[in-house]
Amino acid sequence: MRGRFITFEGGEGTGKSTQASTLARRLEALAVGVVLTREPGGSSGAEIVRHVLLSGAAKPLGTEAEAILFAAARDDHLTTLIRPALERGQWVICDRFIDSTRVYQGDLGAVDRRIIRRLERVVVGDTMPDLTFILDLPAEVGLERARRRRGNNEADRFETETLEFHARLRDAYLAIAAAEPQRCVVIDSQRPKNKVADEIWAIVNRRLDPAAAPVSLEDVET
Ligand code: Z5A
Repeated sequence: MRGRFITFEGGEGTGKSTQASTLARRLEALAVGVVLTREPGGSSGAEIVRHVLLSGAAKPLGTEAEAILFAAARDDHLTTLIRPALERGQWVICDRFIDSTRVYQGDLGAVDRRIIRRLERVVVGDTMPDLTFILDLPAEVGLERARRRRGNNEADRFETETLEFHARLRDAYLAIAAAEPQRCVVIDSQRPKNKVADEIWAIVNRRLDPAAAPVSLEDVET
């Protein structure tokens, strides 16, 4: 039986990594086999492209070229990690996926929507997420959380964008959620971490029934 594919999306500092790893731990406690991963990156080829993108080295090439690089990284990630894991029956939890490209390169980067959708069709095909959590927060709150976590480290390519950019990101994510309610659920992530995690867990149980998933043999003690 194919595993399940869950993605976390949202603007900066909305708690995607925090919630993705909490969900992974809760699933593992039920002996569900889990692969926790992220984009850009998640596989060795894609991690190289991640460095090129987030360092800002590709910025002079323009947003269209960046969209193609994100797609190339995603292709490697899907081929070498995500699809094999799903075929083994594992649950894949991914911190950012296609909606990040739609929003950052499409809506905000002004890459033609048809190019974004064609890249998506070629690279992702039918490996679409079963469920996508869109973590929602006022842009200034998320940026402040991300800034505090970063400390004295340098901001990456997208963290240097303006507050207005980040507010538009939020609207673009909410528009995706409104257009695809079967796949996407908006989560108010201004609440404490455990409250957010409990709501996510309730939705995963209701929609995907992890208790019925095959037990992962790797996790069974001999
Ligand atoms: N990008 C793109 O343009 N196109 C694409 O197709 C893809 C990506 C896939 C990846 O950055 C960048 O690539 C991203 C979009 C672009 N833009 N940027 N920047 P990344 O992987 O380095 O980082 P990120 O995905 O942007 O992560 P993030 O937004 O910085 O953080 P987060 O994962 O959403 O949040 P967190 O790390 O879980 O939490 C941040 C801090 O807040 C941390 O100290 C937590 O302890 C704290 N936190 C979390 N939840 C709470 C609650 N509920 N209350 C209080 N504090 C909290």
